[in-house]
Amino acid sequence: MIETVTPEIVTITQAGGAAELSQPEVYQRVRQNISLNLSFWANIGLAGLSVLLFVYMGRNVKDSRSQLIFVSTLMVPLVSLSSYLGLASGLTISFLEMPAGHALAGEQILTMWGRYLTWALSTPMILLALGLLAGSNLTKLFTIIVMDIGMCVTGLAAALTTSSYGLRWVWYLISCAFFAAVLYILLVEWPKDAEVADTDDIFNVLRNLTVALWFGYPIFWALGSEGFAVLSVATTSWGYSLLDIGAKYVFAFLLLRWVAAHQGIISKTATTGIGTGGRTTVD
Ligand code: RET
Repeated sequence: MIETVTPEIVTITQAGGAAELSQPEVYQRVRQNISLNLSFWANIGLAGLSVLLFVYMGRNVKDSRSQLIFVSTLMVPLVSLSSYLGLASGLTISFLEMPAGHALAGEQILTMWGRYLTWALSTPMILLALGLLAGSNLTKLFTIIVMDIGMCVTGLAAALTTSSYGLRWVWYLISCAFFAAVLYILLVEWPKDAEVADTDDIFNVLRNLTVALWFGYPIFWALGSEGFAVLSVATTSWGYSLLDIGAKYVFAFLLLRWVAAHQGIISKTATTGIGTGGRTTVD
């Protein structure tokens, strides 16, 4: 009897349909789903290669501001490696019972909540690197990063809410509102700064890549098993994994290649006050 052997599990289940499977059981389920497992390991391999490549590309970077862009960009595949190991090992995956109203109501759905958690670490690094490239001031940099973290944390809340289907979507909409603030700075504020900093050519390429790919994430969330359940778990996971390849490794490669070749321009774009003895500009 579950009640007598593992009373804590009964409590968890009653409290909102949280995972009943142990970590080894989740791990086994992940391994049985070959496509899902591959979507994790493909990214672990690419993230590992990216780390090595980026360290090599940064070997001659001497300017401190360019080095800061390198370090923050290098964090992206490093976080990714950890994130995907967490998923592949079953550590950051749970089976959650979907509430009434959901297409798979009452079923235990595989939820890759570790993705949302680690996005809160990797996406600020992407934005920090982009902001430094654009010559952003500290206020815009801080604003975009906290809005971005807000987006990831409320996205996590949307995925983990099992009490009410409606409230899952309320969290989703709050996350979209944070996303809108991120987009505003990316599309309206930073292009102007990048023009002044003379980094607008590369900034615009990276901005377009970022905006186009980042839109894919809420779309996959909505279509995947956590939202309308139109796509299978493995397809959703591949969707995120492919978006990650573009939004992280391709993005980082293009950025670092440019920065390594244009350190002189980067060293002149010191408008944030970071590493410049607190020097700031008034817009
Ligand atoms: C969620 C669901 C809720 C609504 C919105 C979302 C946006 C997620 C984004 C993620 C970007 C992730 C990246 C990761 C790289 O490591 C949380 C899916 C708006 C934009 C680029």
